[in-house]
Amino acid sequence: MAYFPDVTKIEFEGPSTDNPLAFRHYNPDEIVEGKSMRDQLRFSVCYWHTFRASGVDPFGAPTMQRPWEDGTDSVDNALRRVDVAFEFMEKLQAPFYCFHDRDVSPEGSTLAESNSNLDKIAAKLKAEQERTGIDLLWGTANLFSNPRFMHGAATTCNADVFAFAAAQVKKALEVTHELGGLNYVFWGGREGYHNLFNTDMKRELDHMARFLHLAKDHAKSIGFEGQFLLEPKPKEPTKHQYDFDAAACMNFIRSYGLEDVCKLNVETNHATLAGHTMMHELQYSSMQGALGSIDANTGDMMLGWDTDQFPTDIYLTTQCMLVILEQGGLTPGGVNFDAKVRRESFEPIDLFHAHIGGMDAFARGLKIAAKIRADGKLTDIVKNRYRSWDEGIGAKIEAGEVNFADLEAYMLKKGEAAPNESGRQEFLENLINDYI
Ligand code: XLS
Ligand code: NI
Ligand code: NI
Repeated sequence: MAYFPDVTKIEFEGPSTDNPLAFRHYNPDEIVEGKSMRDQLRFSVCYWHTFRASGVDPFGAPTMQRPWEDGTDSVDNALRRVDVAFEFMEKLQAPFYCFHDRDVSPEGSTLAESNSNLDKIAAKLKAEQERTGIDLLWGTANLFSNPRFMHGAATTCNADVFAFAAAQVKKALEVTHELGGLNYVFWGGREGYHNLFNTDMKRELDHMARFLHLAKDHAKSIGFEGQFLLEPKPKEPTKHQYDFDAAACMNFIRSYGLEDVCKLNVETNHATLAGHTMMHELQYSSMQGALGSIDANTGDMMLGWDTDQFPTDIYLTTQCMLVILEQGGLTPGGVNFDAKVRRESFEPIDLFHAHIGGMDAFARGLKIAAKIRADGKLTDIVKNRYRSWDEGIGAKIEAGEVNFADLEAYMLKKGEAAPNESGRQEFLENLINDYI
């Protein structure tokens, strides 16, 4: 049975096609910087937005037309959804997908029942992965939707809730492992606080670290070698999320001895909520050796919350791909569309338009970034800007060969610093536009 009967496999047809159900730029086998676009971009479809979003918002009821849904939260409905998901991903030529435990399978009335539901769905996910060759980029656990997590999961004031969350992550790790998942993500759903008058911040952060160490120990005991990824986000749902941005995450990781275990999954809309550009967050993570994967979406500057829209801005995707190419790719991570169609885009076909657009936008970003890099002008200009550090006093400072007294003596003799040069920002902005 086909759930998208009007759609055949989405193929590359090139920029001149007028077929909305074709790629204009994403050509999976085309080689860019020595690798196929498929391997450079490692696209992933996210289960929660694409197959579970109902279109509900704080002001209105669900809007999505999903003819395959029977309106129940049953295992049967969840099993049918697996067919829908794999038909969609196969037609889209997406090599990867991601899920939370509770997206793919219904929560039962006890933990045991939830686990057994998840086992039934996981068996089908595994069969579909084998049938299609689509792999699991990452798994994760939903530790924020159920009311028990109202005060947080690893950072809750209620030790029983911590235990519940631990049990849930134990199971999610096991299922991720069973499905050959390449990474495991921790987005700190409600790990944060609203008011310090009722919060022991130090104790909560210690607990979060304890939780991750326990997760690491369990991953080791079951032989799961996937990469752990923390996902920074500054706010929503809490006012102060502990994983505010890449820098806050790195500080946490280092403070608690998790540097061998955790890298980051960086999301565009979370970067902008933190007052950063995505490129800043990527560059910061990458220079720390911690850029593991990305959640590719975009926010809306006019709205200011986590709207999780599909990325269509070529400037943004170019910036992303500049950093990603510079670090030699994202493997074992990928480009996961943590994005949802608007509630007004309620037809199943809108899911295809959205993903095709995101994939084409990243394909263009990849090609433009590769062109910028091949040309080398940008790199040369930056290198030249710092040339005073390559020899003389700069080289000595970098090598740790001089102290303050030496620097004073150097300047007393010289009298004045060498004149500054223009930063050429506008020239460089124009240069980037030339490649686009
Ligand atoms: C929410 C997060 C979430 C994570 C997975 O804002 O982006 O979707 O990616 O838990
Ligand atoms: Ni995300
Ligand atoms: Ni998000």
